[in-house]
Order: sequence, then structure tokens, then C-alpha cells
Amino acid sequence: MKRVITYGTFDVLHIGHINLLRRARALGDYLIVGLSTDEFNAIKHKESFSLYEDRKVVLESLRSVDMVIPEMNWDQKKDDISKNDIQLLVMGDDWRGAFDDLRAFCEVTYLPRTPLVSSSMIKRRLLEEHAWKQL
Ligand code: C2G
Repeated sequence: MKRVITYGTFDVLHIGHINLLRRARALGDYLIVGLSTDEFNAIKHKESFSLYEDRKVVLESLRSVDMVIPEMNWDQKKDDISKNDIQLLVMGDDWRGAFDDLRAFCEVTYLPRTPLVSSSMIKRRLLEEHAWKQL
């Protein structure tokens, strides 16, 4: 049983997130997502549209996701890996190198990001279209 973990905010869920989660799940048998809490989002200077509890329900409804745990700080990954018996950490390659220190505890893989989509891009486009409609 290969247990995989990944982390993120997963706000305004889109194909980039889904591609990452499906590929991460396909690299093992069980996928845990460390979901950034609203408080940790503030530390990451990210403001999500949906609150943690709603983002958690959305992720838990996905076939690729087996369990969601709160990500409260930058430093919990090592404990999460040992407490959850993780063999593989997967992140998008915008994080390439960021978690190489964890190779002492589990495999670490960075997967290519899905191009041309992000939560902030979606929010910006919606705002722009709304603004145009007001003209
Ligand atoms: N992602 C992707 N393609 C995109 C957008 C996002 O593959 N077009 C991936 C990211 O690389 C990340 C995951 O989807 O692995 C979640 O993205 P975010 O919610 O933006 O997560 P982030 O804010 O990068 O948080 O401790 C790690 C951080 O919590 C990661």
C-alpha cells in the first residue's frame, strides 16, 4: 500500500488541481491532501474564496482523494509523513526543489503544472467580465 501526500489551498477547484490530484493518486494506492487552513493561507499571503471547511468537502468528494488533513504551517510535513506512513510526497513543479529535504523521509516528486489555469486567473477573468458588463 503506497501512501501519497500532497499539499495546497485548492481554492476555486479547476482542471490544474484535478490533474495534479489524479496523477498523485495514480502514483500510489492512497492519497492524503494537506489542505491549507484559512489561517495558513494568510501566512501564505493567499486569500481563498472558499473557507477551509467548504474546500475540504469539495476535495473529499473527489474519487482521487482518500483523506484530507489540515495544513497549518510550513513545518508539519515531516510529522505528517511519519504519522501517516507516507512513501511519496507529490507537488506541482512550481515547487521544484522546495521539499527536497524531505527525501530523507520519503520519495519526493514534482509534476508539471497544468498550463494556463490558476485560481487567481479565474477570479481575475470573472472580475474583468463583470466590469465589462457594468459598462
Ligand atoms: N497546480 C497545478 N497546475 C495548476 C495550478 C496548480 O499542477 N495550473 C498544483 C500546484 O502546483 C500545487 C497544487 O496544484 O501542487 C495546489 O495548488 P495551490 O492550491 O495553488 O497550492 P499552493 O498555494 O501552491 O500550496 O505547503 C505547500 C503549499 O500549501 C502549496
